[in-house]
Amino acid sequence: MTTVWTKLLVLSFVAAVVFCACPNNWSHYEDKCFFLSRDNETFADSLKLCEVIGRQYGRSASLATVDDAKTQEFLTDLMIKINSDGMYIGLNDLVEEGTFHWVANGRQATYLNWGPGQPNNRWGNENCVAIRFDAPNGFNYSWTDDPCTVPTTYICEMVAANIGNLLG
Ligand SMILES: [Ca+2]
Repeated sequence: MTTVWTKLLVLSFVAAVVFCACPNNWSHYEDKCFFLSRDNETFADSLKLCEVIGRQYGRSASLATVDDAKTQEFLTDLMIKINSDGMYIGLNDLVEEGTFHWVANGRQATYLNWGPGQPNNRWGNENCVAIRFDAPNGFNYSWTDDPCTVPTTYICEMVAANIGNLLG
């Protein structure tokens, strides 16, 4: 009997873990959890805050990597739900003009979703990338390089919890 109850306990624990791969207010997609901020921050502060928030869950969080159309679509849907017209993602060309890297993994971007005329490095001062909705100017949740110092809402990502993580 005891064994049965132990098994049941373990099973319900596992079930709870499976259904709580992401904390409240985070959205689960594939192997990641995404969080759309309510506050506006510079790019640097956005990245810092993602890291700080991630530590609250004992995980490593960063600004979001958007490296395929499906992820872009998922984030677009989230932005539509909260009526957002702009969010920093983890892409920048701070080190070498025109070469864009993701902050979370250091990789150069391969999937790109630039809006019209972007990236244009306007005034020679735009090195941080945001997803933008601005229909009159042709931005349909497409990307723009912006000045890194302009406070904007932002999207964090962190790895979703799984059973392997917890048992391993
Ligand atoms: Ca731009």
